Amino acid sequence: MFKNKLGGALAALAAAVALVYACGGDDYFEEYDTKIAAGGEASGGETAAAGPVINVDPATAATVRGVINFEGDVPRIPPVNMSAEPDCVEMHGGRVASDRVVVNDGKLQHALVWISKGLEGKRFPVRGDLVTLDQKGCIYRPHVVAVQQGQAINITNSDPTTHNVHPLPKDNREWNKSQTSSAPAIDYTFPRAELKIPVKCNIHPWMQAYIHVIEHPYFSVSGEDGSFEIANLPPGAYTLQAIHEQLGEKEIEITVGASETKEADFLFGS
Ligand SMILES: [Cu+2]
Repeated sequence: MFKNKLGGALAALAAAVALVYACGGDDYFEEYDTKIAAGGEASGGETAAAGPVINVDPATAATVRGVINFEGDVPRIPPVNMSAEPDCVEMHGGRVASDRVVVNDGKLQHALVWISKGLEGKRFPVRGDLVTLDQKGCIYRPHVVAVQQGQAINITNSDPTTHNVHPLPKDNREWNKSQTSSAPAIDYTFPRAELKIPVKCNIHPWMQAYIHVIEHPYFSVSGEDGSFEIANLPPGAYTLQAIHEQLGEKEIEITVGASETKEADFLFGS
């Protein structure tokens, strides 16, 4: 009886400690993220595939590249209104165009292109390129970034003002962090694959970016000229998907042979 009571008291104490710990900030969340990455708390999001890491033979690797075209009327989006924050207005010479739909000479920027089907269950090395999301002129730059699951995003503040970085994922953990102009970069790795994670700033409501976290390394974001390129791809049959958060999704079926380079252009429009 005494033992049972003691056991119950210990369990209650452990629960209380766990609760305090759960509310306790970064350490808890880091542990939680690590658990998710290992597949321990998966519930809906994509976790890293199991099995051996596939190192693609450069001698047979294929490439898919192309351009995102846009035809029709470009949606009219009002310029960014920064009047609530004179410090931000001062950083610009005048009107600040919205970056939600950017079309240059009929080419669409900021579209994610990725292999959406054909690589299921396959595991690849994590990309080593530096992916930076900067805050400059009270705008997120670039407007869209993509990283591989397990690859860090380097979030920097180039402004003389403070920002509050606030991603709003559905399958990963939501967090927000203030970053002063002199603060070091925030390196953050989303443990689960998830498309279209909006990022806002709690101080400047007009600031918006999107982060795509992809379970494999085969993705690209279209540049100012609408171009994209996905290299080092194992030969095979794939679905190539383009996603723009305002304009929707398009798909192209492709088959690439050993060492082949294939062109695949997308067309968006109104
Ligand atoms: Cu801000």
